[in-house]
Amino acid sequence: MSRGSDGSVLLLSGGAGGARLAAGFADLLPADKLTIAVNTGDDFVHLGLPISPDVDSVVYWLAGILDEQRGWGRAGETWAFMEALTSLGGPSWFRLGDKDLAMHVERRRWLENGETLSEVTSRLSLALGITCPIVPMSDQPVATRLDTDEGLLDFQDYFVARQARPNVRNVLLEGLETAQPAPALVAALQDENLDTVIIGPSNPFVSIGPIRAVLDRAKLRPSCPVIAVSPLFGGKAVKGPTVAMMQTMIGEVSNAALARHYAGWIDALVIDAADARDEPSLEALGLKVLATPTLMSTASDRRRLAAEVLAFARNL
Ligand code: FO1
Repeated sequence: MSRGSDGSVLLLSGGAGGARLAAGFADLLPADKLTIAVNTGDDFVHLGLPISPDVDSVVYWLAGILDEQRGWGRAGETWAFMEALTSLGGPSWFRLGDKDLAMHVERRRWLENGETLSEVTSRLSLALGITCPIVPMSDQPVATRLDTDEGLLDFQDYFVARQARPNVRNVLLEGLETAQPAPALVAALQDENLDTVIIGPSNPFVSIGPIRAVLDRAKLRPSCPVIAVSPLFGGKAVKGPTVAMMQTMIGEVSNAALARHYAGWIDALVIDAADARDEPSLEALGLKVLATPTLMSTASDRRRLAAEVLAFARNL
């Protein structure tokens, strides 16, 4: 049965695939029909600056200034600061471009002024011309730490410094016990016009996992249908540790394993056309399934996938 055509959409996103899809939705929907809730488990303080990598990626994607090749940071970046820092013997493992630096300096200035991360994010988004709400999952810090075969690692130590090489056995979320979902995330979930929650094609453990954990702790569940977009393409992911983590944490790399991981949360799964043969086994798990090309290389790929997911959602 159709659910109408003008309800709102809440997208849960990390910084890679989810952020690309966020850009597609932002092209398609009016700003008052879309909320993007973003993982902040990757956030950390570096050189005294508060870095919110996934929020930065979503903001840069929606502002049209993300470096698409690199997948993080700003396009047309220069690195004079990093060169000067390195020449002084400073840390070079985590790179802050000259333009990107301004984002973190401004974030720190406004946080020190007493604003919440939500307020600072909407202030900086607006300054970059973004009108759709980008909402950090929580205004309190929740730090993702990984129990690996090289010991307990902070997220960026695992992801950037060690290039996601260690095997991850478990994901810990420090600060979860005292974190509340951000007010705009709660409002979006409780909005009676909310039609669909979409889980972006982001890492289910370290990108979507922290958002789910914050909502679960607050006993907040969407009352509308939830659709996940699989990050797998023919059993692989574009990049990042999704495949390795699925293997070590749930013992299987497949859409069926993803569906079981999201069991109780999702009503439908969007899978890549290359995985269309998975459809019957997913339907047997009680899910509605859409198989369509999910790789998003260009702006038109992102818009097309967003439009297809939306049409699918509205006919659930
Ligand atoms: N990722 C890297 O692989 N190397 C970096 O030096 C790096 C710097 C960086 C600076 C600001 C920012 O917002 C993100 C940055 N990222 C970098 C990306 C980021 O840390 C990861 O992609 C995410 O945490 C994973 O979603």
